[in-house]
Amino acid sequence: MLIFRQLIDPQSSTYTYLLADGKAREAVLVDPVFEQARRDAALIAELGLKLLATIETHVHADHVTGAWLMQRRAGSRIGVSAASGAEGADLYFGHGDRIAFGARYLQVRATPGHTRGCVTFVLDDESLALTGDCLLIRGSGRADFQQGDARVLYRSVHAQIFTLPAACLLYPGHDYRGLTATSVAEERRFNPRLGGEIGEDDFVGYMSNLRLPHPKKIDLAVPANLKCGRPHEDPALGADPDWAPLTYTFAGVWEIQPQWLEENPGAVQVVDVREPAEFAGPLGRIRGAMLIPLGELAKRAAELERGRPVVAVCRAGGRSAQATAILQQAGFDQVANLAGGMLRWRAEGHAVEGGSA
Ligand SMILES: N[C@@H](CCC(=O)N[C@@H](CS)C(=O)NCC(=O)O)C(=O)O
Ligand SMILES: [Fe+2]
Repeated sequence: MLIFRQLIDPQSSTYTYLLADGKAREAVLVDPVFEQARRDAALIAELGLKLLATIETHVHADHVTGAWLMQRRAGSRIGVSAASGAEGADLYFGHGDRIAFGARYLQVRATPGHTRGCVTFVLDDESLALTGDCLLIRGSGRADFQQGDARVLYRSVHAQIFTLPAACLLYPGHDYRGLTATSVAEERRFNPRLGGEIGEDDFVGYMSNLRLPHPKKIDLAVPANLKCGRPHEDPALGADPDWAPLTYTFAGVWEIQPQWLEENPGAVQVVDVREPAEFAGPLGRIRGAMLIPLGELAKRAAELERGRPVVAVCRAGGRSAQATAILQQAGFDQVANLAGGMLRWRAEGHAVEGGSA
């Protein structure tokens, strides 16, 4: 079974793709974005996958890759094409190479033109391909910087992408209109720059008159990506909170485990956001917890101490996740959700005040 996820970085309209073998649980991540490393790592952990490598379709001009950060977080190898000119990678691939994960693999096809080192990754059974910025949905990558060349781009698309099976799904590196996927048949027919009877000279004419401004971040992104996203100065691990061993979820919430809270009772203030009847009910409550029902939290947040971390708790961990968002909006920056709420707290046998045995 193949696990396949398309993830977006809304700021740069970049797509990141997670592919994994559902049986072996081994994964690769294509074109990760620096700012999304924490999100991507959370998804990989929740799906129970081991990230073997991050791999790049090219040296990006509009965002910094998350390759180096993922290597630090997940121990993944960094893969780039040998023709990319990037330094600091663990794996340099070229045309025809296979990048394996479990029993599956991606085949590398050199598709230069947008940049000299661009590649397309084709899944083993040719059911899908990740085209990077070579072929976009009803568009193409530009060819006016990073040794781009419209003629070379045209030939790459026709020789390496349009020759794939008609039903092969194509997933691009970007889409600026929110489109997500296309197919070889569709682009052969309807791509306004490259499809139908459009020839190489037609394409070159089109591309020389694109008149696009350079990407806003190009002067920062290209040098950083030529070093696989390694910053000048190593940041404190993605600036993750360090007041407790917290887990970041793909849902976007910082969680704390019941065991740690039981062992460190004085380190935090606990806010219980259930209703008063639940607080006094059979599940009991955590010793010292302050009751502020979720509906009152926004206006009563000032009752909590500013300088001390806050752990929010409810019955099952759902309402308290929303409580962490409310507290963050109220300016609290050390906030976590008690994973599983009182139900898990009780199930693990931690101490309660009140409640029934
Ligand atoms: N406005 C974007 C520029 C985006 C851009 O130039 N994207 C490149 C890919 S790195 C491209 O090939 N765009 C093709 C197009 O927009 O038609 C930014 O500032 O980042
Ligand atoms: Fe690009």
